[in-house]
Amino acid sequence: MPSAHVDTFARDHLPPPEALPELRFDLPTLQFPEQLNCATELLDRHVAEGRGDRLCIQAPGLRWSYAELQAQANRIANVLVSEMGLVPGNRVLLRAPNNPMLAACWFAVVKAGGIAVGSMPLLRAKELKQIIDKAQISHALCDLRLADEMKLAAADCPMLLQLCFFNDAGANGLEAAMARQPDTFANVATAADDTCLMAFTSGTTGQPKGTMHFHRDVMAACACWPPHVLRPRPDDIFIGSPPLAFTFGLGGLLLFPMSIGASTVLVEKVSPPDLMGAVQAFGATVMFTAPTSYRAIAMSLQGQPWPAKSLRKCVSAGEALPAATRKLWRETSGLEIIDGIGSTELLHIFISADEQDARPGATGKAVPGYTACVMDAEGRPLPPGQVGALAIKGPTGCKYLADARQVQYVRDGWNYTGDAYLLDEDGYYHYQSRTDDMIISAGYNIAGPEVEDALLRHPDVAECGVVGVPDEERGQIVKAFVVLKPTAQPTPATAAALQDYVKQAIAPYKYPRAIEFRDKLPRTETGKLQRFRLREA
Ligand code: 3UK
Repeated sequence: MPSAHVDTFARDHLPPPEALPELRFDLPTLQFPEQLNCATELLDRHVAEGRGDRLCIQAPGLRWSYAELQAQANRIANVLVSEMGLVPGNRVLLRAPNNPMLAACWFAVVKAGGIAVGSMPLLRAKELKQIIDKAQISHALCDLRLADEMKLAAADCPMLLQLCFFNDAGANGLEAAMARQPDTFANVATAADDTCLMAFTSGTTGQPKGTMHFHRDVMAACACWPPHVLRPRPDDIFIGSPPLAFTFGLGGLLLFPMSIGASTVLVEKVSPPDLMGAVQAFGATVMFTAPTSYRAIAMSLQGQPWPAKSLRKCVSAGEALPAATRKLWRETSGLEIIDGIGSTELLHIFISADEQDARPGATGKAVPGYTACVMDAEGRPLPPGQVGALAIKGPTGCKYLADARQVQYVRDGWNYTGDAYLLDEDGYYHYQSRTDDMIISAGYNIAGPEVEDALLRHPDVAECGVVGVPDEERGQIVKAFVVLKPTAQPTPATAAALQDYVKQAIAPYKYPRAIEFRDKLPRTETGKLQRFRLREA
């Protein structure tokens, strides 16, 4: 099957064959045809098979059926091709908070054989320019409310020739162009291994890395974790906080519900109270958010009756779920969280456990379709009980866009996620820390997240982050940055009480020798604690 891409940039900038991960398609549902357009599978198929009237997307004041989303996406695809000169393989920047038009634009790009490049709403012109330059982006579809930074970036990016704004009532907006176009569109017959999306990593330092994913990768992600671990139903109503530019959000809030004909609620405001308000307003049943969001919601509901009776499944990813947060959420909601580790490079979740199999402190087992292994420094599998580097193989894998760092993520065909893990005798994988975040103090290896979990159990602690800071005598010492609950005082006595508390909870040598109180902790837009910023402090 030949590529449908006229613009061959993506294929030309794949890693060399020897640097690609080994792929495994070890399930009957992972056998894909050579010609595959994931928009056809996730959207048009439902309409063709008579499910066009099913509810697909909701937002405040809006309900779209599958047929309505298809019509919107088709009109946008026609605008892209007929008025904006898109040819298959072109990269299209997408920019908006999570809303229905953003979803319609994503499908329009993919239908037209283009490559959707998401961007986090908070990015500034400088960061947008990095992405536009790196991915050689020719077209952009942007929410009018994010126009300022978009225009600044565009002025500095000569290759970005076509820019159109949506959620725009003006005569030059995307909606006006859509009204001129038919609501039918013949999807481009892409190859299964044509790239359909590029996701830039929420990396903490340096140049952002672009990951490339094929139409087949999207369908493979839909065939692994959702049916085997999440097990949603077609009548489920999905909701959550991660941006669609983050593959955690793209999968959980768009691809996965649509892969089974379920519906999704896209909300622009996703602070913990806003999210809970939307869960209640829409009767949502499946929620995706980050560990800190679960903790913040639970803390805000202390002593109140549980207000979100519709909710039946809660998914946590993005960073480690502390056992203390799992417990607090169970006590608040009666629900066991489904934890899962995924990555932008592997597209979605590859180790996880459902509600029944959840084990506090463990992420879970390898998701069917994926193989996991804990490796020593030489890339040899370690026996259970020893801490090493997590390596993954499966139907998806890391394909950085023109990036020398490919050889760091992929070695001997394995995807190395950069996480230190331990496998127990029962096949559960226990997260320790990022491999380069392991604290080494007086010869002991100490994982920050374990100390954080101990601190989070103390009734005065709202949030915390634990890192290693340089120390002359011990090499590094454990330092905790603590956000106290409003009822507690940031005094030396409180610090001493927290230190004693940790010494009682875990091996005493792990206790934080330094404690600093903060009003808040530095986090990325995807909810991750920025440890490097704590270390620099
Ligand atoms: C960390 C976790 C412990 C881990 C992501 C689900 O987070 C996602 O992608 P990113 O590329 O970051 C990947 C890294 O984040 N991590 C994520 N989930 C967990 N650590 N427990 C977890 N449950 O260091 C991993 O290597 O931003 C998550 C789905 C899609 C994603 N892109």
